[in-house]
Amino acid sequence: MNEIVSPEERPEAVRAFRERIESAAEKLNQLDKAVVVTHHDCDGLTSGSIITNALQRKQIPVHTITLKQLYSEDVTRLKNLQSSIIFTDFGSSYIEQLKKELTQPFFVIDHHQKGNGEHEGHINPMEFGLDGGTEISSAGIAYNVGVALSKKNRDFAAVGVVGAVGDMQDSRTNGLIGLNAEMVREGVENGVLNVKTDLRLYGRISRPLVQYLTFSTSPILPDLTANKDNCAKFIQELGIEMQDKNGNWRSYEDLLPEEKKILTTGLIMHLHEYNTPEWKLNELIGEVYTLMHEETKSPLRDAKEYSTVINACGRNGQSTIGFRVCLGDRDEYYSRALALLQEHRRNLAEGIHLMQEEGLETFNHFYFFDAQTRIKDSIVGIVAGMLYGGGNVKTDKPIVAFARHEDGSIKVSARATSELVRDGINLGLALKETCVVLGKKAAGGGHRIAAGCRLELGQEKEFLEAFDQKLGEQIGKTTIQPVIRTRVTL
Ligand SMILES: [Mn+2]
Repeated sequence: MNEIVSPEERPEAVRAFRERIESAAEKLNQLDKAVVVTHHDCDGLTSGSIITNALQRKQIPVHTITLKQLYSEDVTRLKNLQSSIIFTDFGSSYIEQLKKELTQPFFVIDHHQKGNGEHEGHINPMEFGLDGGTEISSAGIAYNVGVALSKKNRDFAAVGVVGAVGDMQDSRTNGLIGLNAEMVREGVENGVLNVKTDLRLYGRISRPLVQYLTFSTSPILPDLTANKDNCAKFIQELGIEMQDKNGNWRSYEDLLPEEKKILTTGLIMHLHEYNTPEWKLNELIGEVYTLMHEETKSPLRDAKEYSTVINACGRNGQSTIGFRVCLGDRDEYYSRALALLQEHRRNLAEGIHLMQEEGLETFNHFYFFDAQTRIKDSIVGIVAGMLYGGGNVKTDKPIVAFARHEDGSIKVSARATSELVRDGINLGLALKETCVVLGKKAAGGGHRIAAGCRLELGQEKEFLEAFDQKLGEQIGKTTIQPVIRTRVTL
């Protein structure tokens, strides 16, 4: 895996990337109207909203379309639009097709693995030797395009950081690095962001203390995660009041500085007692980002919580709601987004329960679960990832899960851990190569640690075997082993 190199060490790469951004911004500035076509996840909706907002501020009429995924057929459909098109958070793998089929100008803002074909309006850090997995995601690219359009757009850094965090760009380093860090710096300078090193558990602003500990998955807190009573006892024993004098539940951010210190030390001691490895302990502390213009008690005030709200919308087929929230709605769409967040949490809990009940199948180089229609295609990847968090599944192999798309085709989601990536696993590449083996009916790709693709019904067996082979090759096991499917109970 590439070592993390800061952009300061590669000034030419950053300069070339910025030049591409500047020239694209110049062209965007000339448009008389535009359509933004964006991916429906957090990084997609935030980047799409930044571009939409930036164009609107230039008085350029803009219409936005959100898609679960960009398929070849979509490209063909889009060519009938009478507008220039800006793709956000996907498109890099379709550059050749877009060039062939579209007659109107188009732009692609994407950070996934490189595609084939050269195009002036293609803005992807990977093309310039920057890491699209850690240094900058679509939201960060959109932010930089926005700023290139007008310096007044620096306030977009807040939503930009939500996209980066939503894309887990900070997960390996416990904080944003590279061009993401530069965006944070500009956001702080412009008063829209605050950054500090603190406990990084999810929900520091909007969750009551007990829930804050109970739902912690990164890291898992032994004997505390998923055990509400133990969490309450733990907090009490530290001498921290769970309610304020008016009887309201206190969140982590409501604690006094001394109390925060007591809780943090208490958690570190607790993890030590359970022989938690050092790298897991490190997950506990890191950078947290506060959006200064959001209400003090709102989940939108914390970048990670904000990203969960947006993901909940997209994954429930309600990406417009998330998109409106990113654009600034704090009224009707915002309350609908909060309701979806609740539903999303319920669906996740049910999905995890199902996988734990049924167990996984073991292949040579991955664990496998076929959810069919029982887990939504949009959350099956998260559920698979959370299984690692729950400590139920050994972290020695990636997890692959199947679910069904609405049209009956199969959604493949693969998840790995950072250790597996360190050992040479690259899920995005393995999926892409497997899709080549299967012929062009299946398109796939993604990141080293998380990737997905679509299969036609009937391709399952061929896929599983070919994927097993590709993963084996990545870790140096090139001899073809017969696939032995055994079930592991969790
Ligand atoms: Mn993304």
